[in-house]
Formats: sequence, structure tokens, C-alpha cells
Amino acid sequence: MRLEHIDHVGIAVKSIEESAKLWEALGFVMEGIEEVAEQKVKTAFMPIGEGEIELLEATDPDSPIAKFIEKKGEGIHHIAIRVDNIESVLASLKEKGVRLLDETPRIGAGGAKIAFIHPKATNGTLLEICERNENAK
Ligand code: CMX
Repeated sequence: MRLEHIDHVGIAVKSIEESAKLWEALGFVMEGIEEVAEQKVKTAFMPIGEGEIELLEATDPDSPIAKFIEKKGEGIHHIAIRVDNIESVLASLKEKGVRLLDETPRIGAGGAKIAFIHPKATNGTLLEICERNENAK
């Protein structure tokens, strides 16, 4: 079981198209927009080094992103940590009594296996752990 690196930082935005203007002005390049129906979000990934910035836009008023923006406004929504074996990380966290939102991985953007840890267990920062098929991004 190995922690690899920060996979991405997810930012909740009202409009990917509008927010992209700033990131593109900085020199970021968007990889395209993907809808993740199960999470009720549209996502846009922009690589930097070993990691990425992920812009997240709600596709439904019931989306976690819509609720987040309503409560806290736009801003950093989660930090995702790349691991080599998500099942063993989840088993270890469960054994240690950490409050998980997902006890088994689900499939997120780009086909990654993902799971979230409750923000109440992480000093208020929603943490995602993720495993991707390709080891190099
Ligand atoms: N970061 C930090 N704190 C957060 C948070 C976030 N992203 N989202 C919610 N919270 C806080 C709330 O402010 C609230 O705190 P208080 O009780 O102090 O007010 C607490 O967590 C519980 O929030 P809630 O409003 O009762 O619960 P929600 O119905 O909004 O659910 C959460 C919150 C985290 C359980 C839910 O959003 C979730 O399951 N998230 C995981 C899935 C997800 O976020 N998917 C979108 C991204 C998908 C992708 O990257 O592909």
C-alpha cells in the first residue's frame, strides 16, 4: 500500500466555461469536459506536473457541488490523493475507525477508482483517495 502524490485538487465552480478563462490565462490546458452522471457533476481536468486541477460544476440542484456552493460559495472542494491500491487503503482506514463516505470504491472521472473520507474526520477538508489504471498519468 503506497501513497503516490496529490492526484488533483477539486474546485467547485458555478460555470466551468467561465472559470476556465482564468486558468487558461495562466497557461493551463483543459483536457475536455466529462460528465459523471452518478456524481451529478461535469468535470474538467487541467494537468500540472504530476497532478491536476479539477473544475467541478453541478448538473443538478441536488449535486454535492450545488450544495457546497450554496453553503460555502465557490472554492476548493476536495483534495485527492493517488494511491496504488485503494482497497487496502480503505481497509486500513476502516480498521482505524476513520469515518468513510465510501467503504468500497466507486468509479469517478476518467474511470478512476475513487472513495471519499468524511470532512468531519479530516479537519474540515474533504479527502478523496483514488487509484488509476495507468501509473503514469
Ligand atoms: N469540504 C469540507 N466540508 C464539507 C464539504 C466539503 N467539500 N461538503 C460538506 N462539508 C461539510 C458541511 O459544511 C457540513 O459541515 P457543518 O455540519 O459544520 O455545517 C458537513 O460537511 C456535513 O455536510 P452536510 O451539508 O450535512 O452534508 P451534505 O449533504 O452536503 O454532504 C458530503 C456532504 C461531504 C457528505 C457529500 O458532499 C459527499 O458525500 N461528498 C462526496 C462525493 C462528492 O463530493 N462528489 C463530487 C465530486 C465528484 C468527483 O470529483 O468526481
